[in-house]
Amino acid sequence: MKRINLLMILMISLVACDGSSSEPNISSSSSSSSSSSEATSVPNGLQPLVPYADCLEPSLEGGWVAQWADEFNGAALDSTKWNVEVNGDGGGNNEIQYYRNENIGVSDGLLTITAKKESYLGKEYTSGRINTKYRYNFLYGRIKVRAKMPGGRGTWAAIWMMPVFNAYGTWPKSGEIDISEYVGYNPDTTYATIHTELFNGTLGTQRGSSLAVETAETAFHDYEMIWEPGNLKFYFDGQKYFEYGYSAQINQTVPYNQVFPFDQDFFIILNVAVGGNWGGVQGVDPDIFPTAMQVDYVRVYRLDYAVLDTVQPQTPNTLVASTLKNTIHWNKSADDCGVQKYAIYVDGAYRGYSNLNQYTFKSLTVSQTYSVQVKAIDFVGRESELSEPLLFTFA
Ligand SMILES: [Ca+2]
Ligand SMILES: [Ca+2]
Repeated sequence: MKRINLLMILMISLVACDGSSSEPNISSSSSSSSSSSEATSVPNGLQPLVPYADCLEPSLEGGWVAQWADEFNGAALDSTKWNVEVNGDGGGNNEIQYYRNENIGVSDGLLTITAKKESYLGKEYTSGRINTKYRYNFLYGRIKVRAKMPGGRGTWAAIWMMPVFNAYGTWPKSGEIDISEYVGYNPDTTYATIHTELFNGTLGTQRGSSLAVETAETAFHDYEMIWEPGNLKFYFDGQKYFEYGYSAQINQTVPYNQVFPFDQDFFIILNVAVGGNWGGVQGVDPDIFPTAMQVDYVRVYRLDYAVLDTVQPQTPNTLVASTLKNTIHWNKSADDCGVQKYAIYVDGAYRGYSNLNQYTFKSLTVSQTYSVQVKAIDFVGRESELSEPLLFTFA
């Protein structure tokens, strides 16, 4: 459903690019009118979002509307929403558990993933790992997970996300988003972390932050992430403790996907590992099992742009040539609800889109100088004016 929405926006934007001249009038009149009549000011006929029917919290303050949820109110895991991973592969981290279906239960409104000490197919521990790959993927939005963490030395619980299609290559090139990791030997600490091609755990350059928290193992708490173009924010019970933003000005020497590959569909993963490169650093205490992560709900929200967005984006400015070959960047454009993407023009002709404020030119004529311009496009398809031109010589 999300894909269809994005496709519609893309198609509509192209139509607008091709010469509709009425859009600026619509947006300029709406920006000066009262905010109570937003619905009539939406360009392209984009409709308000319909809240996901089975979510017990259909909206959040700020215009967030539920688009997917699992409240775990059934008698078993909903196989239309989740895949159960069954393997003893070690999760890429030398974890020592075997993941089984039998370690996953749903009752009394809770998902329970239990790590057990039991011999199974050559492993001494079993546990569970589930994901939404292909069942629910999304790009941008807000995810809120209410969970109680397992305890004990050797456990490693995680609420995290991975890319569906690996648009920039396999791990870590297409990124990893760890909304919360909880390592049993270091109790009462939540970690939020991102991995990318340039910043990842293999290099020791991953980016993240931790927060000391109380009662993580004895009470339910909210683990949350807000995901926008070029920006990720991580929260514990509403308190932000990590933010990761893309800066074209700081990261001039690499394509943006090496530091911010988070402009593609991701899916959700919940698991409890035993041992492994992080959870097992201080060994595994065999006497703490069974121990479980419990999840009250997983909810995903999207901003209701059709209702909220009333203003066209600011015109991009300060186009400059980057130190990266044949690449330009510019200042991010402000917008009332955020810029979805930028359209790049060469000598007045549309050339391509970029999800962030950097673009690398390909297949132009070497040594020829071009006039380059950029416009910003928001999530309802409103477009800024074209920027002042930058004279750019292709190398
Ligand atoms: Ca529940
Ligand atoms: Ca806007």
